[in-house]
Amino acid sequence: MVSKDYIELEDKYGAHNYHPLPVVLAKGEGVFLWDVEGKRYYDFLSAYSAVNQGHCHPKIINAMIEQARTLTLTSRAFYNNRLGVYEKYITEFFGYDKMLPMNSGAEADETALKLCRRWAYDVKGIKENEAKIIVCSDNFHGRTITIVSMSSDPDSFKGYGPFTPGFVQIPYNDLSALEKELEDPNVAGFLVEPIQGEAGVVVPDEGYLKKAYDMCKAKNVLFIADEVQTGLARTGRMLACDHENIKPDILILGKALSGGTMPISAVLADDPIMLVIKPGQHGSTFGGNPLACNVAMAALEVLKEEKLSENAERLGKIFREEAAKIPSDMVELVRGKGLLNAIVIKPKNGKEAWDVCLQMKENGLLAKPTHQHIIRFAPPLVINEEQIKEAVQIISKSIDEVSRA
Ligand code: IF1
Repeated sequence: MVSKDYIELEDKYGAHNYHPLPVVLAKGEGVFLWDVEGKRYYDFLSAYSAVNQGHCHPKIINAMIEQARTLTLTSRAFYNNRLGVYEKYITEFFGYDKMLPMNSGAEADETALKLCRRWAYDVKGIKENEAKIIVCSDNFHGRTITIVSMSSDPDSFKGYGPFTPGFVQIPYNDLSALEKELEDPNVAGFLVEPIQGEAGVVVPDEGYLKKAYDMCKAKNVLFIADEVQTGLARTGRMLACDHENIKPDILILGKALSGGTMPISAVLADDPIMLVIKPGQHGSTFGGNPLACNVAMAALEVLKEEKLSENAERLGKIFREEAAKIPSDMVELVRGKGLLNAIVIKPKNGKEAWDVCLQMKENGLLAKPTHQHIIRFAPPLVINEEQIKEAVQIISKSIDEVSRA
């Protein structure tokens, strides 16, 4: 079978909830992917930052194989010999009292929302069912009905009503809007992405997160950081919040917590927040399974052992410097932090970001637009300087070819 055959299979038998780039991948290793015809590509999406450690990292795969042969799932009806070890490891890794294990990023966001509301009623003393959580417009926190109830993107929420109440939307990077909403005594939390990924790698002003954090603390409101995409070394620090030295009251992790091997997510918080959920009040069949515990510990170890946040910081700067030199009137701007970057494409002769992505595919690099005119560039953090420079050459060549077409 060739690529066309696999695409036809998905079209005929699969839901049409995505519009993928026309490439069929069969193998991944480090920063590279190979399609079914054997063509090699630089992966500049990293499965939306789930493959920070590189595809099929040997240490993570071995941890997976070893545990897969031993015990994969007990459910939380019983204890197992991996979960407590993992909980100790990850809470010491990030400096929290406790961790609640889930599977997808959306489940972790939902868990954070439940923790925040429960804390509002049991600790802050807000009247039951009156808690409000502030979110930012252009956010992305997942695809469940409650999460899309917070969304400002019709593609995310249209046609899925009725929606979950209790969310207040303010503009991102707008402290006065936050200050105004924090006047409401029923506000329990502020849920924010340190950098808005899906919105197009929108980096807030220096100091925004710190000031927002301080404003929340002054009003006894929980600062909840969704680091599903920005966390785990992606932006040049272990957490994007580390750039401003703030410790979120609730930390949400996912994606690269497994190195891209399986769905693993986590919510971290200190006891006064985490212990509001009592036995039987929240859970998940696979949450905290022994296989995920072993994989997550290996995935976190790799981040530290290979100094991936330092690598992301150094190579991200090189990427932005080199990309800013691309001599094309189709490059509007380059922005990002660490190895979470984006190039805003100015359409030309009817050609736009999608056409650039198709051309980059022809030239051996895979990336995808987040919105019509913005291409996100997020390679695995194990990339090296030579590869980053080669990649920018491919991007530049592709933009030039599209602009001449
Ligand atoms: C899709 C976007 C990225 C996330 C943040 C929670 C989640 C995500 C900050 C939910 C997931 C993924 C979902 C995937 C595409 C991708 C994405 F384009 F959708 F928005 F990365 F920007 N918080 N993001 O980025 O985690 O439940 O998916 O494990 O749904 O198309 P999940």
